[in-house]
Amino acid sequence: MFEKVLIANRGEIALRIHRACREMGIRTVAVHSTADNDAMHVRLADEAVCIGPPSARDSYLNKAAILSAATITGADAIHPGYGFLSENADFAQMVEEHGFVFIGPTADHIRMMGDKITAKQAVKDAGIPVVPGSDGSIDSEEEALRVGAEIGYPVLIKATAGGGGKGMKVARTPGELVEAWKMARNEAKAAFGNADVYMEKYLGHPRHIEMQILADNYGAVVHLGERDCSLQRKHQKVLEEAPSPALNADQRARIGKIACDAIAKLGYRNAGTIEFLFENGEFYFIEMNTRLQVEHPITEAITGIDLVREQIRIAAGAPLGYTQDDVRFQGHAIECRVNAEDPQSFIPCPGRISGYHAPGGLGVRVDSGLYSGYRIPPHYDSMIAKLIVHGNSRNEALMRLRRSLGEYVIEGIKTTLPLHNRLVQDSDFVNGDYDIHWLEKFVERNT
Ligand code: MV4
Repeated sequence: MFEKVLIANRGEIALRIHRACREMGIRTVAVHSTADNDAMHVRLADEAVCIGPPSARDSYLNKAAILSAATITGADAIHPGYGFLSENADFAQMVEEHGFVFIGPTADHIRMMGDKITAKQAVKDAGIPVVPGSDGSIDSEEEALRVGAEIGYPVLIKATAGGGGKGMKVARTPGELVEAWKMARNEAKAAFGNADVYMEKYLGHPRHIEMQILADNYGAVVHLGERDCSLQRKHQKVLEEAPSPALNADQRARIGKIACDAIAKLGYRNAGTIEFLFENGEFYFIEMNTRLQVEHPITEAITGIDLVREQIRIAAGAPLGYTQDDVRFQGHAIECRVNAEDPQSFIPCPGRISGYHAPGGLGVRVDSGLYSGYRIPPHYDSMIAKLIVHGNSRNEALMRLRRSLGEYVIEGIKTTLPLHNRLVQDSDFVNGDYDIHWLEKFVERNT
């Protein structure tokens, strides 16, 4: 097992990784910008190295500075967390070339899944259902019109280098298609330096359902069930739950088996998430995430499996040690993302936390680096805490969520806690009756 792990991230996820390491008897190295001198993960880590000024480009994205910190501290491995360099194939490759272990998949798998056309073709060949659409990129107006006629309108143009919704354009008629194709290419070129786009049938009212998988270096693969992440606004998830209120056990087992077989066939290893759109009882692959995800705790809650510990064990060469039949799903979990933002306008509100009290009690978990007196720096993502509740049933989880939201006190800044308080009273949400567009309409109704 590793003796020392460098945590190439900040905030609650850096703390989360530190905690897994500490339990495993692994020493930790925090790397941080000058804006994070007082961060909780820096205080708790065994060692800390300042790697640059506040700007993420010069610190948390500074590959050379991070590798230097790993060298001078004698770390064995690097955990990238989520965001920042977590899905940067070049970084994963550099980490390995410098003799450290990258706690995640291989650089080749990150690269494969980072290009959405390559990813879609690879998972399709491995047996995963995909959204009907073009084979590969659409390189001319004629090709766009031909494929559009083939798959039927409305269609969606997506950037191969995109993901997370950037560079997507809907065309409802052939008349709109050429313009949408041109705009998508221009946006993709400007945003990613790669103009390649592809086309899919546009699904109007899907849910966003993602399967968590774990794979070791010896071909063993398990799935840890799904997460329903449909409640999002401008491609930012707001609340996630597991299991999905829309799936039954047969559907879960069916898509879980397909996902595991595909992962084994691709030779993928470590943790991964396969994202699907789910509409009218059918799954359609959209993307694969090759990192630990923000919402991983709800999967931990219903399976009792520590995903970060599993990532570290797998990276160290340990076998999974259990099979799909050993994975037991218990109850229901919900995560609320708490952002330092105005709950109506969603404008970020960094600043000093003057008072802080986190909820607790049975079935309640808070992942956060906040403390009273902490100053939230303005340079990074506004997510400051995750409230995760677990119950034996969805209703029990909801009861716990309402109770713990009521206990949560964050003073001195605005947060999205009031949004969550309204959401948990809404009858559509309580009934699990929502799709990927529902939350944006809810926010409009409530402003
Ligand atoms: C789609 C879609 C409808 N049809 N693909 C948005 C982000 C990217 N990961 C994929 N996205 C979508 N792809 C087809 N063929 C609708 C979306 C989409 C979406 C997906 C998941 C969660 C939230 C979303 C919000 C808007 C659009």
